[in-house]
Formats: sequence, structure tokens, C-alpha cells
Amino acid sequence: MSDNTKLRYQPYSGPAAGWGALRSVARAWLDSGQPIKNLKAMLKTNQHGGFDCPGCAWGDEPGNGAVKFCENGAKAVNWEATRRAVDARFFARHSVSQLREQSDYWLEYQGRLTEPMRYDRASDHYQPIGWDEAFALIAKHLQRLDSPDQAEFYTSGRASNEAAFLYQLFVRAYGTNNFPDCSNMCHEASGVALNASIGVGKGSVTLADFAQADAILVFGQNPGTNHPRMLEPLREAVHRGAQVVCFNPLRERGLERFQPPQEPLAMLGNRAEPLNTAYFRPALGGDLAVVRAMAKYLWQWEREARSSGAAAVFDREFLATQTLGVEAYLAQLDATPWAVLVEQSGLSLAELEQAARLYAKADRVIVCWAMGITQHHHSVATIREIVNLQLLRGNLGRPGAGVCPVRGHSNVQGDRTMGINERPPAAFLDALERRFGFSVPRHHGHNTVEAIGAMLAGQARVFIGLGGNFAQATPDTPRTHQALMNCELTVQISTKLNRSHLMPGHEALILPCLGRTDIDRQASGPQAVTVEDSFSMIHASYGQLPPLSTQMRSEPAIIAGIAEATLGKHPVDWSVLVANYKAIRQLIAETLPGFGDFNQRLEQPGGFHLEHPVSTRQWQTASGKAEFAAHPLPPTLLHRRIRQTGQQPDLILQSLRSHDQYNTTIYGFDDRYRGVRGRRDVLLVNALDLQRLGWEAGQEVDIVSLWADGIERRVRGFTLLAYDIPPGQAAAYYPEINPLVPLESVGEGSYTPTSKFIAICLEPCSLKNPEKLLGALH
Ligand SMILES: Nc1nc2c(c(=O)[nH]1)N[C@H]1C(S)=C(S)[C@@H](COP(=O)(O)OP(=O)(O)OC[C@H]3O[C@@H](n4cnc5c(=O)[nH]c(N)nc54)[C@H](O)[C@@H]3O)O[C@H]1N2
Ligand SMILES: Nc1nc2c(c(=O)[nH]1)N[C@H]1C(S)=C(S)[C@@H](COP(=O)(O)OP(=O)(O)OC[C@H]3O[C@@H](n4cnc5c(=O)[nH]c(N)nc54)[C@H](O)[C@@H]3O)O[C@H]1N2
Ligand SMILES: [Mo]
Repeated sequence: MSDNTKLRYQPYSGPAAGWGALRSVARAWLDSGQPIKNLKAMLKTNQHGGFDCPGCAWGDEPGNGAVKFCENGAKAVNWEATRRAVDARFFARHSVSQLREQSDYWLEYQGRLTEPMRYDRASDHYQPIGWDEAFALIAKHLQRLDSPDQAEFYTSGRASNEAAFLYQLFVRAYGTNNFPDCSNMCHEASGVALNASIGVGKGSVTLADFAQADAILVFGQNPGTNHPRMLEPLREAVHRGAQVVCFNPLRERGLERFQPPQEPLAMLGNRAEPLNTAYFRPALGGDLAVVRAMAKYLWQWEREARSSGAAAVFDREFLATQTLGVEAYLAQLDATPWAVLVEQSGLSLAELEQAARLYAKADRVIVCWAMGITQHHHSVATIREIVNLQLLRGNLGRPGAGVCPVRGHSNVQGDRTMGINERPPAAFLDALERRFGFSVPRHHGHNTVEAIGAMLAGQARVFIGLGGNFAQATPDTPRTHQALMNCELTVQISTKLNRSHLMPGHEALILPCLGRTDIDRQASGPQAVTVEDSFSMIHASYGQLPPLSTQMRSEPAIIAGIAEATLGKHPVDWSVLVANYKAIRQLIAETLPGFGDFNQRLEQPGGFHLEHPVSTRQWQTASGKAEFAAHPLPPTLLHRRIRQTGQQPDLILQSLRSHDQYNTTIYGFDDRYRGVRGRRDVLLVNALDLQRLGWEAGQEVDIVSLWADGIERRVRGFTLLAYDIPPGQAAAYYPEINPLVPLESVGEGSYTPTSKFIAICLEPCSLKNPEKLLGALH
């Protein structure tokens, strides 16, 4: 398969979903090599007794039997459930150096990893190794470190609750809290901000709330691609006259028009329905100013109401009885000048007022957000500001209202609940200690950025990855690659070949694991695993397809193997737990609040809801109240280290996902809704900026990012595309531009790489023959 065809660009005129989605699903099926088998399995997606979709973390209504997968869920399933195998013969044919020349797309396309492999430095090939030998090698490396804190234990958000619980139990019994995870690059800021404001770092709404909301605000999210099943509640909301208000610099098709693929009449009549009632296009990183301006309007109207005796704008009783700090916050609103709000938000005063009016008109409001909010310097402050706004009108802890950080990976939220957390709460550690009787490490561990720093500095020497693609998902790519290769041992527990396997430490292992779609058979029979969605619903997932090879093992079995080799039967008998996952769930029930009768409650269709204290207006903050945060606005959105370069950036770049990818997994080269086809190495820029900067659409350029640390960060040979994007902004696909994100450019209080705010300059292309070299670059 050739990776890169010619770039074609034609603005997309169809609706989201609809025929385009059906065509794309059919292609994914056929390409899996086992379409009929997969079709049967797909019909079980998100059904009782079936598997949880390995796509996103959007939740589903239990029961009703309707088909419950979307285009991108189908792609995820067919990508995992392929007949192609990456086995010992494959690795005998290709050296690691040769594989590095291949694109990320090509690597994963080769198929499922089917047997454990060990890197042989002398021949530069991976060679087969037995499972026991692999476990013994890991144990040897872990046992000889000077301190357990010299090992990093990464987790990606597909790991089940059972796998995550065992993993953290093993790692803490081994002696460290070094749990860098994908969440550090994703919704970390949501967790930090919500914990501080309302006492729980999770969203407060369930799917049922969407049906009752009068307004749904969607900030920095592209659900048409990344959470397609969210489009239906949005459509339903518009239908019944609720406001759906979008804040996104790009006009995302998935927020504009929608054709339900499950409704034949709408499809045949080609009828598309609007998905929003207002659309605002702020500056990158401008949302803090947007939300503050909305609050400032509310405050102005509340003041007027107070003096005229008109109906209150604020929920005065809620503010008085449930919250702390409103006075300081209102003073902060007074202290923030309108001119600064207009400048930083990128919206006009009239637009800001319109947004505030839409908000104030609604009795019940849900605010949703995703990466357009979290991957910024001021992400924690922005999310706290969203909560501030919601508090003013009591939009928390009642039906149809609340906050909804829409999660990414299908079990990223569950992994945190299970203790994948480098800064675990004391109550969690106390509970572990009580149940398992060993003294747990209390000091903080490394997050993703700190782990990279430690490996670069030689302070961390072993890296174990439970899923994911650490080499490509992280910032500052060349430094991260170096960090992995500095290690004495790298271990990747994976389903598919990716670049992380090609950045081996001195020694390296690939441990092939079962995925969500595979039947997981243990001593007591086929096993279910459990996951938690964005609405805190816990449900079971049963694999449906026989694994491609008998050599693959489940994630719990692999973790148990590593644990037993390293620690023996301490603090539990690992193999007994793996024989029947009910035993793992029993331990979870005995350790974590909210999981009583875990095994029994799973039998209900749709699973069960983990109670959210905010739904009954209990605030688990230090003060016992919902807390306002009165941050001043940053003086400028440009970080000090950008200003210190003394250079003015040409543009501010955001990195985003195309319609044909799942994070670093690239399914194809089309971004259907944005009209970009055939290529991913493109830079979307406003035509006015091209003119201003003296470039032409179609030209190839190098992109250089600004950060005053003496390191040159450059990607080469990107094609300029004139696109409907606000002037001064640019957009390009992740992970191709990750080399431009400085490791030290992180969110305040969240440590999340600022992947949506990269100051860049364009330079003439330094590639001689870009077309030919493209494969090597990706
Ligand atoms: N098919 C598919 N599904 C996925 C994924 C995938 O890669 N593919 N990834 C999963 C994961 S892990 C995650 S975290 C989610 C990600 O889901 P999203 O957050 O939707 O993903 P992004 O593509 O990063 O989109 C960010 C959106 O925010 C907008 N944006 C960027 N900067 C700003 C800003 O400063 N302000 C505002 N208001 N908007 C901004 C962008 O224009 C874009 O529409 O999706 C999950 N689901
Ligand atoms: N520039 C930029 N960087 C970003 C982002 C961005 O928007 N811009 N987004 C960030 C976000 S939100 C996230 S969540 C991270 C994602 O970071 P990761 O979660 O680390 O990356 P993925 O691409 O999801 O990982 C894909 C790999 O996971 C493995 N895998 C798939 N399924 C399974 C499974 O069931 N079990 C196991 N063990 N392995 C499996 C496969 O081998 C596959 O190659 O990237 C972050 N990086
Ligand atoms: Mo994510």
C-alpha cells in the first residue's frame, strides 16, 4: 500500500455521519480481512454481553437493542480485529532500523503482534522469547535498580479496570508512584480543576441530563470525528428547541450538520439537520477570556436586577448556601477590563454578549469540553472559570445541568479510579494499605513530562508501557525518542506495532496482548473486563473473537506474570486472581468506595453508576463548599519563554486529529469533514496570512517553533493549504507536529503539553525531494 497519494482539497459539502460514514465503515470492514466475523462482533458493540467499543469514552443508554456503534468505532474494531499478523517471521525480515523508515500508518497496518519478542542489539532484529524468560528479564532489571523510583510505568487509557487495578497494586507493592499516563496529556487539567472546585475530578452529568438541558455548550471539541455518538443527543437537543452553543475556531462539520445513519428516511432523502444554534470562533487559548466575559455580563445583569428589583440572574440561594469565594470572584470580574476580554478571546463584544444571553436564557445548562480547552498553558484556570460560570446560576447538582469533560480513551476515566495516578489521594493509599497490609509509597511519582525528563537525565532506567505509543503521543519527539533509548530496559505491552517498539532501550521486549474484541479465556473460562465511561457508568465487556494466536496473553495475565517474577506471591497470589477476574473485582470491591457488590451489580444491563457526590450537592473540597477561583487573566497568552526568543511568531498552531486516525494510530490519509484528502503533512492557514507572510497555497515549508531554550525544533516539507481558519492561527495533525511541542511547555498546574498553542514561524522547505522523503518523516 502506498502511504501518501497526492494532496486533494475540496471543502466538504455533505453532513456529518450519513452516507460518507457508511461508505467508510464498509471500507474498514473489508480491509480487516475477516469482514463477516467482524460484522457479527460489531453488532455486539456496547450491548449487554458484548464488548465495550474500544473507540472513545462517550457513554450509552443501557438496553433497547439498537445498533450502537459509529463510523469511527467501526474503524477501531476492524483495525484491532484484523487477520494480518506481525510474528517472528515478520521481524526476521525487517530490522529495527528498516522499520524506522516506515510511516506510523504502515507500522500498525502490518497487523496484530502475536508472540513475545526480545530486541537483539547485535543483529538489530527482534527475536522470539518465551513468556517466562521475558518475565524473568523484567524482574532482573527491576530488582537491580537502586530505587523503585528509577522505573516508569506508563498506562494508556484502553487498559481495563481489572488490568489497571492489578498494575497499580504491583507497582505500589514494588515501591513507586511513577505512573505517567495518557491522561497527563489529555484531561489532566479537568481533573485538577474539578477537584479543586467541586471536590471530584470527573464530569457531573449522565446521558439522561442531556435530554433535559436547555442549553449545551461545547468548547474545544470535535465530536463529529472524536465522539460521533454525541451528535445524536446534540441533534435531539436542537430538535426540542434547546440551545447548542459551540466555541471552536474551526467550523467543524460534525458540529454543523448531521444525518443520522440509523434513520433510512433521512439518509435516502439526504436530509441533514443543524447541530447548533450558535457558533463562536475564539482565539486559540482565548476561552478563559470568553467565559469570563460571559460571567461579567451575568454580573452586570444581576446588579441591574438587584437595583431594579427584577428577577435574579444569579442563583442567590445556591451561592449563599453551597459556595465559597463568590465575593472575591465578582471583584475579579470587576477588575478585568472589557478591552482585555475582547483582545484575548478573539471575539467581539457583541459576540460575547450574545453568548452570555444564550447562557442566561437557559434554566439548565451543561458545559462540555475536550482538548481545545485542556492542552493550553491556562487550562486549569479556564476549567475553573467554566465552573465559576456554572456556579453563578446554580448549574451544578441538579437534573439537566452540570459539567462534562468528554473523555478520550474508552477507559481513561476508569484507570484513574483504579489508582493509575502519580499523585494518589491519601484516602486511596490508606485503603490499599488497609486491604493489602504493605506500606505503600507516599511520595509523588512522575507524570509523563517528568518521566521523559528522568529518562533523558538517566535517572529513570526502566520503562514499561501498558498500551499506548509513548514515543509518538508525547511532545518534543527527538528528545522523547532519546529518553526511551537511554533506558536499560523498555517493555511495551501492545496489540499493534508502533514507533515505541522501534526506540528500544539497551534491552527491549514486545509483549503481545489481547484487545477488547478478543475472547479472553482463563482457567475458569471466558472472562469479562470492566470499563468506566465519561458519565461514570461501569459496565462489563466480553471479547467476541477468537484471538489470532495462542501466544497472546491478556493484560491482567501479563501484569501478573511480571508481578510474580518480581515480587513472588506478595501481596497477593497473582495467578489465582488471573484464573477468574471476579477475584480481581472482589479486591476492587473491598478496596474502593462505590464498588460494593461489584460482581453482582455488573449483571444489570448497562452496568451501574458510580455515585457522583455533586449530584446531591455534596462538595468534597476542603471547605465542604463548591469553591470559586478568582484568577486574574494572564497578561498575555504568549508564554514568557516564547517572548524571550525575541521573535514574533508568524502563527499560533494547534495540533488536532483527522477523521482517519485514533491518536497515533493512523487509519488512512483522508480528513473527510475538513475536505483534506490523500495527505497528512499539511498546514491549514488563512489565505490572508499566506499573503501577509509572503507564501502561496501549495508551497512546501519547514515549520519551526519558538521556545527560548536553545533547541531547534523543526518539521520539514509541510504543504500550505488555504483554509477557513481565523487569521493568526494554523492547524496541523498530531502526531506529525509533536517535534514542535517543547517538553517544558506545559499547562500550569496540569503539566499537560500545550499541544493546542505552539508559536511557529515558517521557513523555506529544506527537503530536496519532499515527495520521496515523506515516508521517512512520518
Ligand atoms: N476517531 C477518533 N476518536 C477519538 C480519538 C481519535 O484520535 N480518533 N481520540 C480520543 C481521545 S484520547 C481524545 S482525548 C478525544 C479528543 O477529542 P477532541 O478534543 O475533539 O480532539 P482534537 O482533534 O484534539 O480536537 C480539538 C478541537 O478543539 C478545537 N480547539 C483547538 N484549540 C482550541 C481553543 O483554544 N479553543 C477552543 N474553543 N477550541 C479549540 C479544535 O479546532 C478541534 O475542533 O477523542 C477521543 N476519540
Ligand atoms: N500534539 C499532540 N499530542 C497529543 C495529543 C494532541 O492532541 N496533540 N493528544 C494527547 C492525548 S489526548 C492522548 S490520550 C495521548 C494518547 O497517547 P497513547 O494512549 O499513548 O497513544 P495511542 O495512539 O492511543 O496508542 C496506540 C497504541 O496502543 C496500543 N493498543 C491499542 N489497543 C490496546 C489494548 O487494548 N491494549 C494494549 N496494551 N495496547 C493497545 C497499540 O499498540 C497502538 O499502537 O496522546 C496525546 N498527545
Ligand atoms: Mo486523550
